[in-house]
Amino acid sequence: MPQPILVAVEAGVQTITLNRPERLNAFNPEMLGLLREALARAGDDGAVRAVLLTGAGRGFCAGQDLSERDVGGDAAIDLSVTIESLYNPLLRRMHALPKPIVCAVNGVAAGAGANVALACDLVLAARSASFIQAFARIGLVPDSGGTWVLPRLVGRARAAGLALLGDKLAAENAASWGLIWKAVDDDKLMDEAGALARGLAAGPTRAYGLIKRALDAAENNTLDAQLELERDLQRKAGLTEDFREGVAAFMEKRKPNFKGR
Ligand code: LHQ
Repeated sequence: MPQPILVAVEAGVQTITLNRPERLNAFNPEMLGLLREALARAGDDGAVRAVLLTGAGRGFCAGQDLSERDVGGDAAIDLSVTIESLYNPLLRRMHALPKPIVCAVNGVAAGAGANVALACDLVLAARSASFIQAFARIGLVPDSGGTWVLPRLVGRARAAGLALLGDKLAAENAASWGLIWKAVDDDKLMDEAGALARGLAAGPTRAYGLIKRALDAAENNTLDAQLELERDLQRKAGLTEDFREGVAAFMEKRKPNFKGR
């Protein structure tokens, strides 16, 4: 049986490839569990300083595998069990990971697949890729953080359009709307995403983790609370070796050699 996700570590980057191409990498429970475990290892392993998430084949991820027993079928099913046990822990782990996650969206990202992509810190998409909030098409509500992230990224009006209509949003539009970092030519996607991830893996990892925390907290904080948080996080950043190296390198007019400490 082929592995539903592939994991490789090189040059400080843990690359995770969703690998069920015959189903456009739709998620099943095993795959979600393995993805969560891979992210846990990325968090624990000091040699990993950035994660790159992508999909095998022509799609990125078509969301939940709708042919799975615990989702499809005739009987009424309590989907909250799947959400609580599989998706929410994954999304929480992605946000809590104190290392940057780059997403290379190589093709269609639908349903939970779209929202897992949007939970990454820097999202690049191939020009031929698209994002679909497919949920309402099958009578569901966007999950995997979709209703949280969409209005924050693109505003209520566009979030409502995406969620209610479930239309395909092309990568270029996603970029111009501010939903993702950028759209790139299909044949450049993996080179660009790889270079970005390797660059981050050579960066001040601790500061990156603190930046993620600050941006997440900003979603709900008052200005006062955020100023206090910035003070506390800057204290932590200022105590890192990488900060001392960054300043030394600036003064000596050379490239910094960050160690992630
Ligand atoms: C699929 C899927 C798929 C199985 C393509 N499942 N096979 C959370 C928790 C609990 C419950 C439910 O949901 C959730 C969260 C969610 O993610 S809900 C949203 C689930 N996803 C969708 O509704 C998207 C369904 N897929 C599509 O709309 C299309 O496949 C898209 C627009 C993604 C791509 O369209 P095409 O490029 O035309 O490809 P295709 O439809 O021909 O798909 C290729 C194959 O992949 C095909 O199999 P086949 O054997 O006919 O070649 C599809 O059946 C299969 N596939 N998505 N989610």
